[in-house]
Amino acid sequence: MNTPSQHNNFIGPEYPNHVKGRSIYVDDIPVMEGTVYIKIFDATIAHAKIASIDYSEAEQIEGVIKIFSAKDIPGENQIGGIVPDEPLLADDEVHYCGQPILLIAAENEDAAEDALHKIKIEYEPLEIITNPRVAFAKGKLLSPTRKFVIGNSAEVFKNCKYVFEGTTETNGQEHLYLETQGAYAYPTEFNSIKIFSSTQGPTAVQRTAARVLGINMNNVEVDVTRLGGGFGGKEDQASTYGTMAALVAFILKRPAKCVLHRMEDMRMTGKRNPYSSDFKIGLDDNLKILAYEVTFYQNGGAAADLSPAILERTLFHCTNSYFIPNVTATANSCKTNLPPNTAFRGFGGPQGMFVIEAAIDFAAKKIGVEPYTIQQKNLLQNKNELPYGQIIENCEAEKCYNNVMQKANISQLKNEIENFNIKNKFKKKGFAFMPICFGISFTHTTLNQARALVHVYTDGSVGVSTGGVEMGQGLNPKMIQVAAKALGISTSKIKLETTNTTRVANTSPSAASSTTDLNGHAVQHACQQINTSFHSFIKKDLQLNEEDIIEFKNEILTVNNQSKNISWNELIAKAYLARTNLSAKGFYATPTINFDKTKEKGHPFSYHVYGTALTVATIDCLRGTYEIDFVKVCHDVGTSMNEKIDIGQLEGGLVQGIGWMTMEEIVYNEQGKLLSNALSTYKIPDIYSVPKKIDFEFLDTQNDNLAILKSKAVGEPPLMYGIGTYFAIRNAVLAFNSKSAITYNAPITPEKVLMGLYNK
Ligand code: MTE
Ligand code: LUZ
Ligand code: MOS
Repeated sequence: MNTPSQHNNFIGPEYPNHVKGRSIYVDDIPVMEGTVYIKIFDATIAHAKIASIDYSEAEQIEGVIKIFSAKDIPGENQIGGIVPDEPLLADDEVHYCGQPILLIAAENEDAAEDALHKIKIEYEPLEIITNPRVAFAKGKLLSPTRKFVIGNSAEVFKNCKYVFEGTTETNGQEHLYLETQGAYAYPTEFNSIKIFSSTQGPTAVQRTAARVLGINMNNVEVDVTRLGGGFGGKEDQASTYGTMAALVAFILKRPAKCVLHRMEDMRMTGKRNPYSSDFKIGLDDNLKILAYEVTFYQNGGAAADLSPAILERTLFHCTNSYFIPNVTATANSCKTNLPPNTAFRGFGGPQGMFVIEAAIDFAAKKIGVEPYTIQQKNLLQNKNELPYGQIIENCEAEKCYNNVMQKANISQLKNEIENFNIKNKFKKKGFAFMPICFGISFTHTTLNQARALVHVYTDGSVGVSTGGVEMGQGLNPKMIQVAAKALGISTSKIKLETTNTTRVANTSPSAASSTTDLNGHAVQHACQQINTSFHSFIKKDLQLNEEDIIEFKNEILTVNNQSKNISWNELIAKAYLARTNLSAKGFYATPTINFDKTKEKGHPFSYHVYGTALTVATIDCLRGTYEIDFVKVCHDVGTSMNEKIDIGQLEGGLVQGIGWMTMEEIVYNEQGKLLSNALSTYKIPDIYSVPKKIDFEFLDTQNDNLAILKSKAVGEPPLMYGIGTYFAIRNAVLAFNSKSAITYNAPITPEKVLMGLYNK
């Protein structure tokens, strides 16, 4: 009952509530008497000086309570996390369309909305830059350029049989979480504030609100029940809305609510960072990649946000799942007049991996071999050194790759596809393999710490609080499983509490696929301490020996593996009467990891996650449309503690990656205005566009690793399988028009397919 495998399909109490619409999100919190509604007045020009602003008429509208400008901020007008370069409310200049300038606080949303239209603003336009390469040429960087070097690529290129150069582009991606950004705050005693926030980073909201209000962090309490999705979009940017609600509540001494409408959310928030990149790849006679040079131009938007950290993860993943002995990788975070771009599942990793895959594909086509031949010859092996110095251990790259190759029967599949393409004039098929290798841990070593608080109540029921946030990834069920196993009780006895900064302080954001590992270990640590005090009470009470081994199996006490016919509930009640500590705080800091930024070397990841996807796609050569026949994956889960949740993450991640690579197209015009600003103009995959068949195989391994219960992180890695779909579709285009001048520019929308089919 308590082993992980027996809980393999445990989903916890949340999902039935989701389906029935009973789960509570920020906008579902019962409204408090006197609640103030907040609307944001935002910039309509991407770069300008604010020449004048007049909101006197707007303030006269019935129901409008107060309009807040930067001057009303009691503390610092600063929300930048890594770099202090972003005001909460624009002061004298605006740097992107959608930048907040004023907050309208009103008795109801309608009054606030009316007020928006009565505000008079005049701008003096400044130069608008939307292209990262243009920004780079003008020296506009958000953070210093970073460079990872191993070996000597320049020297080795001279000895390569083949050397190819090219350019790639990947576009951004809208998070499109179901629940938009939002927060609800109210003033509490002692000049304090409580914020209900839809955030992945409760402590980030707390820290930012304290800074802007000019109060201590202990005067700010942040509470998170769950998110209707985050995908990275609420790692940093939720702090903006949490702070806005806090500011209005703090000044007006009334509850205040700020929940964005979909179009506001799309217009105001940052997205996945687009990248423009140059590569140079060198191979020998045997198709071994000897040298690789890559330069990344990251489109950071108007403020640093998390872009410097994202840039770093791009460098960490620039060689994907391959061993390349000579690498020079350079990365620039470029400042443009777009909303500050931010974390998105994969966090720069996918952007880096796309470039090496394009380089391999390009080389394969020039040499006249299949890309998989090059991929397969260069897969990582144990003891290989990565460009950042970490040595590969417990490598599963080949196992996953070969598994998919064999199961798919590649030579037969290739024949079938070739025959299909010969027989069909206006339908073509293409395929591609996509291996992945993703590093688990925050690359900023400090963030790899977590805390948990566990209480056992006198009736034997258990409450668990962690610093992790449930956003749909299945954190809560997994935390319950960890506690149930550690204490030896049923999952039904355990309740997972909200994430609250007064119960668990100094939380790292729920991100980097590390939430479950970090907080799971903290829960384990707390449970171990409770076991220590509880078990020593039992030994005294039952006059057992110090060496006797106490365990609970199905909530029944066993001593040295012998059942004693006394229940957990009975013993907990007795332990309380005897004044035993039944609560504990757990702590975990990932061991062995380190990274030295001055040398750009170290061992930043607790482990890597591997896998390979094979994608087959069919295009319609008259329409440019496509279908994905199937995606077949072998994925390294370690030893899955919850197969249902892991499958959910794998399928969701894959489809989100396919969306990024194919149909999701963010379009800004040259004036920095978002054109794809609604669900009518921004399309994400639906039931009709997902692959007709998805087949996941777990590479179950028993290797010792630092994952919780050996169940490896699964949140972000599967997104990168979607890159395979890009190449499968592109290969189908080339099957129709082998002379196509189609570039390595993602997403590969039907429009781009059509142009690729008929260009020369
Ligand atoms: N799954 C759902 N349903 N909703 C989400 O918002 N976020 C992803 C991933 N899976 C997300 C999700 C991202 S960006 C991360 S980093 C991980 O979940 C975070 O959870 P973990 O650290 O527990 O894997
Ligand atoms: N966030 C972060 C992340 O701050 N550091 C990371 O390394 C990271 N990686 C993935 C996603 N979010
Ligand atoms: Mo995920 S991009 O680490 O929130």
